[in-house]
Amino acid sequence: MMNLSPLQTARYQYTPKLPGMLRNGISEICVKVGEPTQSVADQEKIKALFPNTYGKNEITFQKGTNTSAPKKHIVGVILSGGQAPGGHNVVCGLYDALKATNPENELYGFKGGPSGLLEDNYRIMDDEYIDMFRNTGGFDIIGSGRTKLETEEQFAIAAEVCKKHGITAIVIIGGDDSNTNAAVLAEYMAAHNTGVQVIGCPKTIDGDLKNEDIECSFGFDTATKTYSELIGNIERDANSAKKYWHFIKVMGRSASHVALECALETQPNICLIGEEVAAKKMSLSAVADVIADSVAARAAKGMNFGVAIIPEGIVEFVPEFSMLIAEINELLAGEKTAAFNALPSWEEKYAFIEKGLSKEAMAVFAILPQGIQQQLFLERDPHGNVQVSLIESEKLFSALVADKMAARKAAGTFNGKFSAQHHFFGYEGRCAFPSNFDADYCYSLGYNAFMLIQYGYTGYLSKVSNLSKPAEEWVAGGMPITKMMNMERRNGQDKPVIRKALVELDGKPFTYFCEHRQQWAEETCFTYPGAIQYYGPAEVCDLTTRTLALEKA
Ligand code: FBP
Repeated sequence: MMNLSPLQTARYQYTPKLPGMLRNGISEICVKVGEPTQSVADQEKIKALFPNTYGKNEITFQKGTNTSAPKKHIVGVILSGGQAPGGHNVVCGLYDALKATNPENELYGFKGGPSGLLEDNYRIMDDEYIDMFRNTGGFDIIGSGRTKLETEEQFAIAAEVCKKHGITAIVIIGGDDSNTNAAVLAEYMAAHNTGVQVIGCPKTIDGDLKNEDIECSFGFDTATKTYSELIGNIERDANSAKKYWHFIKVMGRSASHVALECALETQPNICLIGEEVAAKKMSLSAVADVIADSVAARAAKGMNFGVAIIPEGIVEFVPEFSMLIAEINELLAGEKTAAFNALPSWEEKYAFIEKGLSKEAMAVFAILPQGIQQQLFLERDPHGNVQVSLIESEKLFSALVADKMAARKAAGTFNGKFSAQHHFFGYEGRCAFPSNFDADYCYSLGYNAFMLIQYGYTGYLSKVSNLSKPAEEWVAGGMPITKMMNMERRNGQDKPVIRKALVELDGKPFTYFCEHRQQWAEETCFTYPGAIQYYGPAEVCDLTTRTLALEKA
């Protein structure tokens, strides 16, 4: 028996809102076939790789008589990659549509991510089990995992498992990589006449799975609202105590969408944007100067406090830092790691590093705080590479700024105080109760995924758009995943992939930020978004992100 909080009990009663066109009951949903599609780039190559699934038509659903062929559907569902709020509702929406169509239909939930399909490890969903997860955060309904479904051998096993259970459709809920693999799996299933359809759903808190068809991935709304609540609380603490600069790293992998959205919500003094750092080819020192200038300007007005948001992937975007990482990877390649690890003291290791790095790389290495220097040699992935995402960049930048302030003090240009606190917000937001937006969006994605299955589509992404409007006006349909693909170099090979969306420097969210950041840097313009509201007026509870609102304005 689960222990329930009052909110969890209340959320069970919440009825997610579907797009108007899906509200009439399954028998009243028909397909409007749109234009044939082409991939966003490299059309000939993508077409050759996806002969069975390329070029299909965009579709939308509308009110009308359901013309799909009646048959029993046995569907499998997989959660792939990092947790994102709303995943449970995708499964619930899928389940509800499937059961509303025919109570004999079945839903298999493959456990622990894509490996569950390969290992034939599943749970068959029923009302009692599904009801325990409605409108709740997390992926614990079946668990998730990061195994990639990408090889012919894996596809053959997947086809066997489907055949064994009579499964005729698989829904993959994942990010850009997982949906790329969904398209490849769909092509395999079609080419081998397995009769298995594959449908994808766009998930990730990072917000980097979006394009002209996908307005946002689910989870981004709730995760950024959760971080923004915490950042707002810290801002208020900073403004009360007036003695600390808070350096807050937020998740989001390479892209800075999460950091930017949190900045739009909370108006901190500083928010670094990795994509801008790369475009301007900024050095570590130049980035630290941006923060130091704000510290100095505020100190001159008697404000020795502030808040700086640092995106998780920032250091990858600093060209000189990438060069340093590449040299370190080379320095410790293969056997050399053991020799390095055998050196007994940090002094000896430092001498080894100094000897092995180029002068330019050493100049960058030398300005890093010792803790970060050591981290670069300790935290390595199974291939021996530095794990950039584990670098505590919030501490790195606060240390660099501390050095800058000390230098400015010595030069007589800074007369204030600088004292730092550090935070990292990531896991705190990935399993929050989904906001009403994510609860509605995810349920709709799942429900809609079943409609695509019922009408026989494969290699499609469940698409719900017009998301900045009330749910009633959302548009449900499907888009061939191949439309979103281009060829990219991955691990030394040209691969068809869905393009990862980074922050666009000419986009409206970044432009808005640029127009205001100077004022935010020098004054105290903090805004306090508070906790996500689940009950109350729609203008408080159903609000989507500032990013989406600006993009669609
Ligand atoms: P996905 O791309 O799988 O959605 O993951 C999002 C994310 O939360 C990133 O923001 C973060 O860098 C990563 O997952 C952390 O991964 P893990 O859960 O394996 O620690």
